[in-house]
Amino acid sequence: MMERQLLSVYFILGSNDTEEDPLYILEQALQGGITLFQFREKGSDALNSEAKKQLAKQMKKLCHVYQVPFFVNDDVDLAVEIGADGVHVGQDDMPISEVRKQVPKGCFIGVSATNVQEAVQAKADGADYIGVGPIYSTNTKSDAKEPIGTAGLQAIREQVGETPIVAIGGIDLPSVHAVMRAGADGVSIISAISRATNSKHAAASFLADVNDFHQ
Ligand code: 3NM
Repeated sequence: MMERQLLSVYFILGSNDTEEDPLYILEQALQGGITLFQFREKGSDALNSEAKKQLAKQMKKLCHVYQVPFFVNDDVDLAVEIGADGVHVGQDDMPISEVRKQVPKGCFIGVSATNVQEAVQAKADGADYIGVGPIYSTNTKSDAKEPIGTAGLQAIREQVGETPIVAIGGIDLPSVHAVMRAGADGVSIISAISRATNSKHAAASFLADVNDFHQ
């Protein structure tokens, strides 16, 4: 398992999630206080092979300047090659047992779940944390499932005990407290930070709201 505080403000970004230089947006988010970063390169014009690797390496370096863990979405080979701190896989990706064999000891593994069954299975398989969603509707993920709401999140929390959970999907500042109350340890965000007028300010506001919940 991982320290649940690392999940507080879990920012995800790929080159298609912003009109700006992704490295600039990432640095703004880091300055604002994100607690974990995941590189998720998706879309028809997503970078691949060498360009993807180069961007990932630069992102990892930047994260480590700010002492923030760097995770890779789906691409286990890339995560291993560049020494990511963690890898996040979906239900349709490689099974956890297989991922575990490929990554070095100490590399965190996160798994997506949209219902109790998937979440309970992820826990049984030894996921370090579970990404639960989509909580609300989102335009960012084209193949997102039906939103499960905070009630769906709460049902999952009740079945997985202490397993760290980060909530994802359509989360904005006004929804942070509701999501935390339903049992999340933190919020995972793309557009509300990547497309904010001021990404640094947005990240800082999410952190303040999550910390405020714990007061
Ligand atoms: N995964 P935004 S929803 C990457 O439900 C991702 O598993 C989801 O982006 C899931 O914060 C989602 O802009 C998109 O809604 C999150």
